[in-house]
Amino acid sequence: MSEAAQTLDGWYCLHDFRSIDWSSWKLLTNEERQEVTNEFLGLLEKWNVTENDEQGTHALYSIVGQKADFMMMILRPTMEELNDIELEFNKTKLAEFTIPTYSYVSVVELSNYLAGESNEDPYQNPHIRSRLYPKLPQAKYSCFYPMDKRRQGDDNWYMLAMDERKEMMRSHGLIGRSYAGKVKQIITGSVGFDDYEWGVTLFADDVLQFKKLVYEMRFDEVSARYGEFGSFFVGNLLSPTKLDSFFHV
Ligand code: 76R
Repeated sequence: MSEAAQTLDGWYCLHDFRSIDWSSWKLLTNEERQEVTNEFLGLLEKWNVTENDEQGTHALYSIVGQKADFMMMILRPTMEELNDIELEFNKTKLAEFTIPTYSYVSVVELSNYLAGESNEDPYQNPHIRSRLYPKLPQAKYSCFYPMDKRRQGDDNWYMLAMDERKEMMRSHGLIGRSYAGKVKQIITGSVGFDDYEWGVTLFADDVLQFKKLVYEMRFDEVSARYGEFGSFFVGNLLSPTKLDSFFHV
C-alpha cells in the first residue's frame, strides 16, 4: 500500500448555492422586500460578529450564469455550526424565495507533501493557523469547483509512491506560487463528506487570473494526468453595499 499523505485540518466549510425565484420575489411589495432583506442583513451581521471573534468566516458572491444566483461560503469550527447556519438561513423569509441549486461540504486542508521535517506542533504555528482558520478575503471575484484525483488504469494517483506524488506536488506548488499576490486559493478536503475529493476555492481581484492559473495547471502532470473536475462556479463579490441593488426589482 502506498503511504497516505498526512493532512492538517482546519475549519469546516459549506458552499451553499442558491437561485432566486424572481417571479415570486416581484410579487412582494417594496416594504415586504425590504423586511425580508433586513432580516437577511441581520443574519449577516451575526456572521460578522463571529468573524470578528475569529470563530469563523464567510463570503457572499453573486454567481454569473444559470447555475445559481448567489453563493454563501461559510467556515466554522464544527460541522454542527455549519448545520445550524444552514437551518437558520432556511428558516428566514428570504429562503422562501430561493431555490437550492448546489452545495458542497468540506474542511480546510493542508497536506504534508511539501512540508519540511519539524518537531513543532503545526497547529501552534501562526502561519499554518492563519491558513487552517483563515479570514476569507473580500476579493472582487471568486471561483469554486470540486475535483478528484484520477483512479483509472495506469493513471491511479493513489497507487503512486509518496516520492512520486511529492515531486508532482512540488511542480504544482511552483505554478501556484507564481500567482502569489494575484490568486489566493483555499483547498478543502471532502473525502467522506461530499461527492468529490476536494473543493478548490480561488479568490482574485482580476477575474482573468482564474483562467490563466487553471489553464497553466492543466499542462502540469498532476492536473493533466490525474485531475478530474466538477462544475465551475464564478462570481462577483456581493458586498453589503451591493446587496440592496442585488435584491432591488
Ligand atoms: O499548501 C501549499 O501551499 C503547499 C503547496 C500546495 C499543495 C500541497 C499547493 C499550492 N496546492 C496543494 C495541494 Mn493546490 N491547487 C489546486 C487547484 O485546476 C487544477 O488543475 C487544480 C485545482 C488549484 C488552482 C490550486 C492552486 N492543490 C492541492 C490539492 C490537494 C492534493 C492532494 O492532497 O493530493 C489539490 C486538489 C489542489 C488543487 N495550489 C497551490 C494552488 C496555488 C495557487 C498554490 C500556491 C499557493 C501558495 O504558495 O500561496
